Amino acid sequence: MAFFHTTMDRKIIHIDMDAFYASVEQRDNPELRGKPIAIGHADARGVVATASYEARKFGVRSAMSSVKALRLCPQLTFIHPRMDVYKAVSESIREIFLDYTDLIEPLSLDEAFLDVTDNKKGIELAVDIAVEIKRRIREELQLVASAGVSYNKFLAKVASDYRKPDGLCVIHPSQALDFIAALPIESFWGVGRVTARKMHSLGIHNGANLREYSRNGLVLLFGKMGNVYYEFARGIDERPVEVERERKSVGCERTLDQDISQRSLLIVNLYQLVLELEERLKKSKFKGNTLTLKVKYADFTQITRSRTVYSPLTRKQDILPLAKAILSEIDSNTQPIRLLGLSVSNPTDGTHRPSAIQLTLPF
Ligand code: DCP
Ligand code: MG
Repeated sequence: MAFFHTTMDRKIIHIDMDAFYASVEQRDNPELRGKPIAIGHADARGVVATASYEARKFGVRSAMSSVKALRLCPQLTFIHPRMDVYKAVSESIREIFLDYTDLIEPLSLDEAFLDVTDNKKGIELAVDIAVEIKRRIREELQLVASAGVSYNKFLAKVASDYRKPDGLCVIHPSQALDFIAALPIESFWGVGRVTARKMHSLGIHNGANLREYSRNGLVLLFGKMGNVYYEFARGIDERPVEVERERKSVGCERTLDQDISQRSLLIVNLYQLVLELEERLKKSKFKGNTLTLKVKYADFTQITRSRTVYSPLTRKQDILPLAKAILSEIDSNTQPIRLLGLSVSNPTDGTHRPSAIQLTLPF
C-alpha cells in the first residue's frame, strides 16, 4: 500500500452527544421518553434545533421548519429550548474530560476533540479512555454519547459519526486508507452540499475516487480547499487539538415575523439587529474589521455578503451604514427574505494592522 507522510502516533478522541438537546429534555421529563420530540418553537416561523431519534424516523431534522416537521410527524411534541441547562450539562461533560486531559477543543456545546496522547491517567489505549468517558457520561449524567478514536481530528470526527447513536468506532492507522476509500464524499470535513454536487458531477463519490485526482487538479477545481481534500483522501490531517480557540466572530440573526420584500421594513429589522450586535460586541469585547450580512430567502436558500474596513467595527454608527450599504445590493424582489443575520469577523490584531485587509470584497 502507498505510504503517505503523516503523523500517526497521536491519539485523538472526538465525542459527540446523541440528539443532545432532545436527550436532555427526555432525561428531565420521563413522559417524553420514547416519543418523537423536537426542540424549537411550533409557530409558523419556527425551526427545529434538534429532534429525538424517535422523531428522526419520520424524517424530522435539525434546521427544518417546524411546519414541515409537523407535516412529517403530526404527533411531534415541541419543547422550548433551555439553553442554560444545556450549557450546564456541557460544563459537566467537560469536567469528565478534564480527568483525562487538558487538551480539549470544544466545537459546540455537545462536541469536542480530546488529545489523549499523554493522558493524566497513563492509559495506553485511547479506546479504553473513550469507553470510560462514554460510561461516565451515561452513569453520571444519564446521557448517551458517541465516540470516535483515531490519530487525527478528521478521522476521529468521521469515526464518532460512523455508528451513531451510542457509537464507538476506532480507525487504526493501518485501516485508515481503506476506511477513507469507502467513505462517501459527503462525510468529508469541509464538503457541503454545493461541493458534494460538484464532486458528484466529476465522478467523485467516495475517498477512492477523490484519491485519483492530483493535488494540482484538486486546487484548480476547489481552490485552497483542494489541498485539504487531497490530504484528507490520504488520511493526512496535522491540525492540533486547539485548547483556546480564539474567537473568530460575533454575530446574531433573526427570523423575521413574516417574509419581507419591502426595503423600509427590512431596514427596520436590520437596525434592530445592529443594536443587538453592538450589545454582543460590547459584552464579548470582540473587535473585528469585517461585517457580514446573511440573508435567507423564503425558500431557505441563503447568501452572505461581506465588507472589510480599516477600523474595528464596534459601534452602531459605524456598523449601520455599512450594513445598509450591503443590504442595498441584495435582491429582495425576486423572492422575499425570511431571515437576516449580521456578524463581525476578521479579528483586529492588537499589534498589527488588521490582517488580510481588503477595502471591499467583490459583490
Ligand atoms: N443545533 C441547533 N441547530 C442546528 C444544529 C444543531 O440548534 N441546525 C443544536 C441542537 C443539537 C446540538 O446543537 O442538539 C448538537 O448538534 P448535533 O448536530 O451534534 O446534533 P445532535 O446532537 O442533536 O444529534 P446527533 O445525535 O446527530 O449528534
Ligand atoms: Mg450531537
